[in-house]
Amino acid sequence: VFLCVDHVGFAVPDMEAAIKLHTEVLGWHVVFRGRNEEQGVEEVMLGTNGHDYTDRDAEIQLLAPLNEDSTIGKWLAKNGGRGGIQQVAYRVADVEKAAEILTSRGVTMLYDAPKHGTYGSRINFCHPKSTGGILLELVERPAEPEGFQ
Ligand code: V0V
Repeated sequence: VFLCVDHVGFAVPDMEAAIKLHTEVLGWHVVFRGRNEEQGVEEVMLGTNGHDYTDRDAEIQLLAPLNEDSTIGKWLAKNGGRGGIQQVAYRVADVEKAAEILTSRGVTMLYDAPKHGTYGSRINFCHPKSTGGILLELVERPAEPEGFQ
């Protein structure tokens, strides 16, 4: 069902501080920055030096809430305002097919149909209650990415 790890998502209370940490201290490079109003997030994708969209490397995703009622806003509040790992995303070739297979195996998908994700990807999520307490995202990347830097 899965091709590889697409990204690991960190919830962050302060996006500028998180970018500074991950670039200046840890050495990642910003490869995407945008807002997803539907998901209530400001997001940044991080890659290694020389990382390009077509390679097979996983990325790190920084997620800051657009408001307190958003998914990330609620997650941070529950975590005492501290950041942490909020999700792991698996890359798939066909998100609908992957969701269908997982559903047939007893996994609960959050959405009936895929939603819009980073780079114009098509995404869905497995409810953490059906995947051992881990929020798993499924990502079908587009051939032509929107916003890759
Ligand atoms: C909540 N729970 C989690 C969790 N969030 N468990 C593991 N990982 C997480 N991130 C647990 C929580 O501890 C509770 O367990 C239970 O789920 C219900 O928690 P809640 O606070 O009432 O939360 P809900 O039900 O309001 O929301 C939980 C779900 C929500 C999973 C439904 O986080 C969601 O819709 N996530 C998918 C969308 C998303 O994460 N968007 C932001 C990233 P107990 O206490 O009942 O045992 S956007 C993105 O990734 C993009 C754009 C992209 O990659 O392209």
